[in-house]
Amino acid sequence: MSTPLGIPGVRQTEIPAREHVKFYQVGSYAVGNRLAEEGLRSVQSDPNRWNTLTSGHRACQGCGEALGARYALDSAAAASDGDLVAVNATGCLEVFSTPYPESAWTVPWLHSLFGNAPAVAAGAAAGLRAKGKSTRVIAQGGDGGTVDIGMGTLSGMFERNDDVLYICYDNQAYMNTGVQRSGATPPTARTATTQPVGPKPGNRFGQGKDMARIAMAHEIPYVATASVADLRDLEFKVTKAMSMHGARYIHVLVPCPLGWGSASNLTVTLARLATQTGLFPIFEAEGGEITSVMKIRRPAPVEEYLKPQRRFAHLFKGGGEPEVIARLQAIADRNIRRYGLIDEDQLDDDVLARVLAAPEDPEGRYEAILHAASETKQAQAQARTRNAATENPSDREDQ
Ligand SMILES: Cc1ncc(C[n+]2csc(CCOP(=O)(O)OP(=O)(O)O)c2C)c(N)n1
Ligand code: SF4
Repeated sequence: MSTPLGIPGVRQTEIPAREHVKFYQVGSYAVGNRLAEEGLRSVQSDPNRWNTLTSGHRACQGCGEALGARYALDSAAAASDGDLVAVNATGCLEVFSTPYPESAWTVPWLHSLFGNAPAVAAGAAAGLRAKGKSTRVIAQGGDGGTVDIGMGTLSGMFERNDDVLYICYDNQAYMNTGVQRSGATPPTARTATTQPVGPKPGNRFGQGKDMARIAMAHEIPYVATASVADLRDLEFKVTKAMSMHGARYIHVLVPCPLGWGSASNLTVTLARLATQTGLFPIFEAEGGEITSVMKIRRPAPVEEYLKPQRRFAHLFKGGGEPEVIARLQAIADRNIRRYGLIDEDQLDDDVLARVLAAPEDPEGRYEAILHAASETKQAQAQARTRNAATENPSDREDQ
């Protein structure tokens, strides 16, 4: 369907299923903010906007990944005037958007394997460049595809500084295959593979990967985190990333009602609480240095974020697990301190004291390493004693 608006300067394209959108909501920073100055208006407020991910896909109600992907790719399409190709790792986004032989995408789109989207995208970018084309390349995937199985190819893409914008939609587990734990699953969360049983229920403390910081360590041109709670911020960051070349990485928090056990109308609220607690810091970094952080406007205790999610229900059963919750709060407090998420003079004295006192190792990583090391040392000492006893039978205790 074409949209011959006949307005000078307004793009006309032949994108299928592209609709002229009628907005009813004006005057707020919601989608249809046509009262703001033109330069400040959201990508979505353009009545002739790019509907890169159209209706008809099969995401669950309230799916954060569908929302994030749509805003991200619409912004990327707007920034490149639609001259882009998206490579998609296997995962929910790929499955719900492309049930063969249909596709909900209106931009050129390739499905890669679960673990090689960065390599496929790097190859596409190199091929396009060799052909003298200026088509931009995006790669995208879930947290499993990104921080676990695809991490090697992603690190290679970063190291070579390939001209690709990689977007990770982090719903904190392998949702597509039935909610298994990933390297981005938070401590204590229940998944199909981290059941809330035993003395330490749910996912363990001290494991997992902070992919945005790993990306920063590669000193690539641009790294940012974002969430579906602030879609204007997401649009801004994708647009900015598209204005740059080289390897770029955006990590977007996208709540998943099915995997998180949350109401579908709480997706944006939970994404906001993840940020307002400090559990999911939002920042930008260029060349490995932090260049901006989104300050917390209303600090919230972690319980407020955890309680509406069934994956954390075991933390509140019976008398609750105050020590475990305090440990999660310490992770949030460390982020607040590490990224300067709240100005000190804005913090109540008791909260400031708590933030400043947050341990450097709230997840117990180093503690666990030391414990493992001492166990190894013990085992080695025992083995040495056994070997010595075998070599000198006269030393054996039973003689
Ligand atoms: C090599 C390989 N192993 C396992 C799978 C099965 N598989 C497909 S998608 C997926 C999980 C995807 O999780 P994630 O990347 O977090 O995306 P989400 O579905 O959560 O959006 C798995 C395990 C596969 N396709 N290929
Ligand atoms: S399982 Fe989660 S990520 Fe997948 S479509 Fe449903 S809400 Fe979206």
